[in-house]
Amino acid sequence: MARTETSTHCPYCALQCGMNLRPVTDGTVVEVVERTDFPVNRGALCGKGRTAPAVLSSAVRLTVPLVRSAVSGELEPAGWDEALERIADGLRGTRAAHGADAVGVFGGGGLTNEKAYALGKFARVVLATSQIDYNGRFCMSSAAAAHQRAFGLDRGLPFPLEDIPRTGCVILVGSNLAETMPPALRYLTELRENGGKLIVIDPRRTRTAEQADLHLAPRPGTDLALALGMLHLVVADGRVDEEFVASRTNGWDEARAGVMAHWPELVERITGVPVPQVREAVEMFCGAETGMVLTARGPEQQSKGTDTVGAWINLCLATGRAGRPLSGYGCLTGQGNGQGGREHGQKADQLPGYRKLTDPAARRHVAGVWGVDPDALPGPGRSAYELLDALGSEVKALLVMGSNPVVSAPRAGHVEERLRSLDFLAVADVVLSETAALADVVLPVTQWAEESGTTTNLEGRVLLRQRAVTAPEGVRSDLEVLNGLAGLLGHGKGFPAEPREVFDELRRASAGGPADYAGITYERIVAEDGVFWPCPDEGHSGTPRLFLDGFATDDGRARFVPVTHRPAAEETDAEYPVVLTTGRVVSQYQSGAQTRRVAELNAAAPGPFVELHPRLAERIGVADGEAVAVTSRRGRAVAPARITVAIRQDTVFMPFHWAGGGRANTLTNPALDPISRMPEFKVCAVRVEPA
Ligand SMILES: Nc1nc2c(c(=O)[nH]1)N[C@H]1C(S)=C(S)[C@@H](COP(=O)(O)OP(=O)(O)OC[C@H]3O[C@@H](n4cnc5c(=O)[nH]c(N)nc54)[C@H](O)[C@@H]3O)O[C@H]1N2
Ligand SMILES: Nc1nc2c(c(=O)[nH]1)N[C@H]1C(S)=C(S)[C@@H](COP(=O)(O)OP(=O)(O)OC[C@H]3O[C@@H](n4cnc5c(=O)[nH]c(N)nc54)[C@H](O)[C@@H]3O)O[C@H]1N2
Ligand code: SF4
Ligand SMILES: [Mo]
Repeated sequence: MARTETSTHCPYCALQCGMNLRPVTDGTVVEVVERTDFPVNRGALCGKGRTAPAVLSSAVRLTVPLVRSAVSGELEPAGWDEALERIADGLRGTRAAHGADAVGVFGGGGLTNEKAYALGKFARVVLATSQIDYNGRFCMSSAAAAHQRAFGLDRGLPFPLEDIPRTGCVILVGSNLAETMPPALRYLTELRENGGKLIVIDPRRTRTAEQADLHLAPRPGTDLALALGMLHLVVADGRVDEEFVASRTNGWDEARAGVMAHWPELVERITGVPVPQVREAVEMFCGAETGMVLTARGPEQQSKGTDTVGAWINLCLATGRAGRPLSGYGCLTGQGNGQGGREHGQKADQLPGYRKLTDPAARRHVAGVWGVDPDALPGPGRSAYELLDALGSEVKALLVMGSNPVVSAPRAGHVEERLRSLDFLAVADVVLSETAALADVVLPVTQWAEESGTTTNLEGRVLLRQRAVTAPEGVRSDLEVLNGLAGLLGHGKGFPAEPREVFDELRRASAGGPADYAGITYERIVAEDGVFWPCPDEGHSGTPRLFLDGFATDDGRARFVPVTHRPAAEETDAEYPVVLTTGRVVSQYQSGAQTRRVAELNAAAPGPFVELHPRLAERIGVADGEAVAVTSRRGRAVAPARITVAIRQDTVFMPFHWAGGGRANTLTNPALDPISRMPEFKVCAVRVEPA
C-alpha cells in the first residue's frame, strides 16, 4: 500500500467494508481504492461505498451553522458561538420551564462508538434526562430482544461471516443481502459452491432469493407461523436433537406445546406457503449436519418481531443448531455502527457495555467512571417512536444527531407534524436533511473520512475508521459539538473532543459488562483487522465465536420461549385489501439524506416506486410506469408502478428512501412490538388505485 493511502471503512452499512482512501490533489479530495487485505469484503464494494467521497464535497454538504431567524423565519448562516449558545439556551430554557424530561435526544446507529457513548453520557449527565433513544430501535431491536431472551446476550452474529460458507444449510429470513450488503453475497455463493444449501424466505423473489435452492414467499407478517410450522414438522418427524435439548436448553416442554398447535395445513392457510414447500425446507435444514438461521428486517420489523425471531431461535435450539461450531442463529444488523450503537448507552434503557439502566450495580459502575452520584442517573425513557409521538406535548425540545425521522419514522406525516410543534429543535448533520430543515439550529458536522473513531460491524468486530482528509473550514465533529454544549451547560470536564480519549473512557465504562471493550485499543484494531468483543483485557484475543462453551444465561443454558402466531396489528379488509411492505434498493441508503446527493446513485435509483404483480395491476387498471396511489389509514402516497411477477399478488412493496409525495412512511403503521418497541414497518393494509 502506498504511504499516502489511509485505511478506513465505508460510512454506510453494517458490513463496514474496508477501503483505502487516496488523496487526489491537495489533501482535501480523496478517492476510494480497493483494500483487498481486509477479510470481510476483500476489496469488493457496492456502488454506495465506491461513491461515498462525493458527499464530502462542499457542494452538497453543510459547511456553516444555520440558525432560524426571528425576523425572516428562515434558516440563516451563523457563527459557531451563536449557534451553540442558541442550543444551550433552548435546552436550558425548556428544562427550567418544564423539567429535565421535557428535553429529548434522538441518536443514530450510524454514529461511531465514541459518539454514541458521548451522546448517552451527555443526555444522562448534562441534561439529566431519561428521554433518549435512537433509530436503531427501528432497525434490529426485535432481534436484540430475542437474543437477550434466549441466549442472555445480544451480538448480531455469534460467528464471523467466514463461517457461513462452511455450514450445511442457511435459512435467510427477510434479508435482501444482494441489495443491502452486496459484497456479502459472496459468502452465500461460496456456501453453495461447497455443496451447502440456501433457503430464502421473502414475499418477493429478490435478487437474493434468485440465488436460493428453495425460495418460500409467505404473506408479509406471517413468519412466526412459518417458523412454528417448520418446528411442528421437526417434532412430528422425530428430528428433535433430544440430547442437545436436554443438556443445553431450558423450557422445551412449554415451547413444544405451542408448536403442536401449528399443524402444516393451518400454517399453509396463514402464510400462503404450500405444505410440500414447508416440508422441503425442513428436510433441507435437518438433512445437513450443521445449519444457520439468519434474519434481517423482514421478520423483525413487525409488531410481533421479538416472538418471530424467538420462533426461529427455537427451531435452531430444537435441532441442536446453536452453540456449536458452524451452527447458530444470527441477525444481520443494518447500520454502519448498528451493533456498537446499541451497546454504549444511546438506547432508552441502557448504559455503556450493554449494561441495564435499571441494574443498581451497573449504575454504580458507570456513575463511578463518570464521577457522578448513581442516584442522579435518570431511569429508562421512551422508545424511539413513543419519544417522537410525545414531541410537542411531554417533550418540548429535541437534539437530533444521526437520524432523519421525517423520512424514516413510521407514520411520518404525524412525526413531521410533532417535530414542527416543538418549542426547540436542534439537528447536527452532514447535510441539510428533511429533519434538519425543520430545526431552529443546524450544526454542520464532520464525516467518516474526516475523523477517526470506531464502529462495530455486524459480526461484533470492532473496527477503526481513520481520518484521511481535512474537513472544510466551518465544520466541527459531533464530539466537538457535545464538548461545546456541555461546557456551556456547566460541564467543562468529561466531554473530550478527541476520539481516542473518549474510547479509552468507553473501555473503562464497558469493562465487566456484556459488551466488554476493555482490552481493545486503536493499535490492536489496526494490527488485527478488528477485534471481536467481548475482549476484557489487552492479553485477551477477542471472541469471534460465542456460546460454544455455554450460553450467556445464569446457568449457561439457552432458553426456549413459548410463542404462538398472532395476526399483524392491521389486517387487510374490504376497504384496504392489499398488504404494503417496505424496504430498500441497492443504490440508495436509508432516508437517502446522503445517497440522494450522489449523481451516480440517483441515476441508478431516481425515485420511489410501487412494486406490484401483473394480476393486481390488471385488476386495478394500471400499466407499468403509470402513477399509482397507495392509501392507508395514515395517509396517501403516489409513485410510478413497477410491475413484476417477483412479488405476491396480494402484496405491494415500496422502498422508503424518499421524502415528498412518494414517501413510503406516510403509510406505515406505528404499531409497536410489546417487548422491543419496534414499529411494524413491514406490514400494513392499503388500497391501491391509479392516481
Ligand atoms: N442499499 C442499501 N443497503 C442497506 C441499507 C439501505 O438503506 N440501502 N440499509 C442498511 C440497514 S440500516 C439495514 S437495517 C439493512 C436492511 O437489510 P434487509 O433486511 O436486507 O433490507 P429490507 O429491504 O428492509 O428487507 C429485506 C427483505 O424483507 C422482505 N420482507 C418484507 N416483509 C417481509 C415479511 O413479512 N417477512 C419476510 N420474511 N420478509 C419480508 C422484503 O421483501 C425485503 O426483500 O440494510 C443495510 N444496507
Ligand atoms: N418504511 C420503512 N421505514 C424504515 C425502515 C424500513 O425498512 N421501512 N427501516 C428502518 C431502519 S432499519 C433504519 S436503520 C432507519 C434509518 O433511518 P434514519 O435514521 O433516517 O437513517 P439515515 O438516513 O441513515 O439518517 C442518518 C442521518 O444522519 C446523518 N449522518 C450521517 N453520519 C452522521 C454523523 O456522523 N453525525 C451526524 N450528526 N449525522 C450523521 C445523515 O446525513 C442522515 O441525515 O429507518 C427505518 N425506517
Ligand atoms: S456493502 Fe455496505 S459497507 Fe460495503 S460498500 Fe456497500 S454500503 Fe459500504
Ligand atoms: Mo437499519
